[in-house]
Amino acid sequence: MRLFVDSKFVSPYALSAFVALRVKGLDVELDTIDLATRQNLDDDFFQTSVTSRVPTLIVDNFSISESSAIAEYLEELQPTPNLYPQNIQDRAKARQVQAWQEVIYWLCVKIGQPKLSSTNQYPKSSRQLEKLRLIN
Ligand SMILES: N[C@@H](CCC(=O)N[C@@H](CS)C(=O)NCC(=O)O)C(=O)O
Repeated sequence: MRLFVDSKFVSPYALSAFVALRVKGLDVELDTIDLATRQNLDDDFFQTSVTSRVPTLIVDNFSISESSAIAEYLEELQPTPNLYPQNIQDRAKARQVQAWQEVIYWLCVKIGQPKLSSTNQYPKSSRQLEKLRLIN
């Protein structure tokens, strides 16, 4: 198995795919893509990943992108240990966090750099992050 991640190791999506592989105890080789130089748009990776984004997982001749699709694929490929909770409602909540992570990521970027966000967005973002703390 090969997992394409960003060369600076900052992508939360790539990290979540890496964690899923570690939880499953699967051997993986990491390949890095330099997003700063748009290496993800080079022909090789463009042909490999339908989204041209990291993370992308390669298993033999099979390639899958999108962190949640990778996690669900790994869960079905090797069911134990579980990645997702057994309880149906807990599992729905876990998928909710996964789907929301894109928003959370950008909220964190905005809060980390408040000048990028307008003043009326900032309090709303903080309140949403408060909600995130309640999820645990
Ligand atoms: N929804 C995707 C998001 C993946 C994503 O946005 N990856 C970024 C790095 S954090 C990327 O590869 N960006 C390159 C681009 O969009 O050109 C997932 O969950 O995997």
